[in-house]
Amino acid sequence: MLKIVHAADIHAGRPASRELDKEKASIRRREIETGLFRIAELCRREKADLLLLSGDLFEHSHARATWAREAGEVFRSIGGTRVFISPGNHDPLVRDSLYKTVDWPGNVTVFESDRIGEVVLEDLSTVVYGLGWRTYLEHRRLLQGFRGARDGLFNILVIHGDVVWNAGASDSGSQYLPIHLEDLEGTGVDYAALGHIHVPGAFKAGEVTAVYPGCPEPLDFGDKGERGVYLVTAARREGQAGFSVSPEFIPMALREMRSEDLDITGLDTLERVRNAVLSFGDSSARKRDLWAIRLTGVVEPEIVFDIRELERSLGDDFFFLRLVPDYSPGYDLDALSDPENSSLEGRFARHLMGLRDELVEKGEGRSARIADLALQYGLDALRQGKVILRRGR
Ligand SMILES: [Mn+2]
Repeated sequence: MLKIVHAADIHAGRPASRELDKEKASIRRREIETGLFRIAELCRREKADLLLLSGDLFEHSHARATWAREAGEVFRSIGGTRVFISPGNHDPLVRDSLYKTVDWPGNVTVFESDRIGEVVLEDLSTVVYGLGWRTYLEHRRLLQGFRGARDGLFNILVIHGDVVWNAGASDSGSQYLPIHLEDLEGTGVDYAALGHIHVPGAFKAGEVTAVYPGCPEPLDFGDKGERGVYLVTAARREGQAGFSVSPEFIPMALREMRSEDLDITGLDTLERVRNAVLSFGDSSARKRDLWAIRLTGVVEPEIVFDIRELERSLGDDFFFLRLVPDYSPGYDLDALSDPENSSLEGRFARHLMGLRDELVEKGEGRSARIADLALQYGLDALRQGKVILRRGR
C-alpha cells in the first residue's frame, strides 16, 4: 500500500489582506508560510511514502530566501518521504527563482522542465511524472497527447493547471495551462495531483482519479469553508489489474474565513447590533477566524450606525471582523403619500410613487423597480444627505 500526502497552493510569502492590522498581518503571513511545515509533520505522523506539491508552493515576488532554506531543512527532516514539486504560475522557474538558491536534500525532486519528466521509484513500484512552469502565463495544452500508463507501476502525474470543464466552449483559452478533461483522461495515470484551484475537490476523468487539494490555509475572503490537504492511499486491486485509489480530505487550516448575513431589522441601538454580531460562533471561533458579516434589513431612517466604531469596539472579540453595511432606511411612505404633506419630501415621494404604480400597471416590472429605487435614493439624499446603495430587490 502506498501512502501519499498531496498539497498545493501554499503561497508562502503571500502578504495577508491589507485590511489586517500590522501585527495580525504578520501573524497571518507566518501561519501561511509555515503551512508547509505542518504538512511535513503530517507526512511524518502518517509515515507517508510520497509528498506531492502541485505548484504555487511560494510566491516568487514575496517569499524570502530564509523561508526557502527552512523548507529545505524541513524536507531533509522527513527523509523517509520522497517529495515531488511541480512549480506553478506563482513560483515558476524563472532565472532568479528560489528553487535555484537552495541545495535541496536528496529526497526532493523539483520538475524543472516544461516538458513532462519522470522519476521511477522501483522500491515503491511507482512512477511520478511532472512538469514545471517557466513563465507566469501558460497558454499551451501541455498535457495534450501525453500518455503515462506504465504497466505494473502506480502512475502519478503532478501538475499545476486549469481544468477546462466544458471543452468545445470558448473557455479553452485559459492562461493557466489549460487541462482538457479528454487530455487528462488520455494520460492514463492512476492519480493526477493537480494544483491551481484553491477550493478542495476530487473527481474522476475516465479512470483517472484527480484531486485539487486547494490551499491549506484560506488566503482570501472568498476562501470559505474548510481548507487542508489530501491523504491518498493506493493499493493493488486483489486479483485484478490496476489500483484502488482513495483520496481523503484532511482539514488543516489554522483559521477559517467566515461570511455571514445578519438581519438587523428592528435592532434600534448600536448595543443591540453589537450583541447580535456577538451571537455568531462561540468565543473561540470568533477569536480564531476571519469574519465578514453583512448587515442587512431595514432600519429606521433616523438611526445612523457608526459601523467603523462598532468594528473597533469588537476588535478584541474577533481575530478579524469586517462589517459590511447593506441595510437600508425604511421610510414611512404612508405619511409621505398624504396629499396634505406639502414638504419637498412629500411631493417628491408622491411623484415617484405615482410613476412606479403606473409602470406596475403597464407590466413594466423592471422599470417599476428602478422607480422604486429612485424613490429610496431620492429620500436618502433629502433626509440623510447621501445615497445608501441598495441591492435590487
Ligand atoms: Mn494558487
